[in-house]
Amino acid sequence: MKRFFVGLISGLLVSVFFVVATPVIAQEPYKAQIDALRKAMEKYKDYRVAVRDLYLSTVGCVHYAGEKIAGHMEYAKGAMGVHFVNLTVRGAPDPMKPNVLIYEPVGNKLVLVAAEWLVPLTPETKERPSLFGQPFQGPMEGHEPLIPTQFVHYDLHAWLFKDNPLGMFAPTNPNVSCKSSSFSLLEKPTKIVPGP
Ligand SMILES: [Cu+2]
Repeated sequence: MKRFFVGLISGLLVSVFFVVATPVIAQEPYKAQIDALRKAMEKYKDYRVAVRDLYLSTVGCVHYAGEKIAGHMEYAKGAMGVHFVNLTVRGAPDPMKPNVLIYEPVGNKLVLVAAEWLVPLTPETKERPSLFGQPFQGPMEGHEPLIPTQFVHYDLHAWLFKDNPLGMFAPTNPNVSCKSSSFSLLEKPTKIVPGP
């Protein structure tokens, strides 16, 4: 009988442990992955290092007014910033090698705030890409005027270096501003395109 109770109690303790511990364990792989990515991107805090690695500035500091248009992306009021795009990074999205870096102009400096993965929609696309357990947004048209409308793509932003009250993977960040930029670009929400 005593053995039975010891067995029962240890059984209960094991179940309690798993119930409590599971959600923490479930998030761990992504936390470690995101920490590793942040560490790898650290060197790009100096935008000149990014340029040498072929992340090239698209100059305009992109921001959105928060307007809602049916059939278009819902971008909350806020900015993305200046996108530095690396066209030599191709293929399936690599969590350690984003093809876009995003800088916020602060005074006369460029401050690294986020990374982004831009994945074109091609006839070979079978499904929506995802990284860190996050499904990409889109597919959507290119963001005029910097990206032609015909460039239909999925994308995912990760605010690695600037807190985003809307979440780490939200497309816009209300804490980011284009006020310091002479190339501030207010963009319209992008049109959503049917996916595969
Ligand atoms: Cu962006």
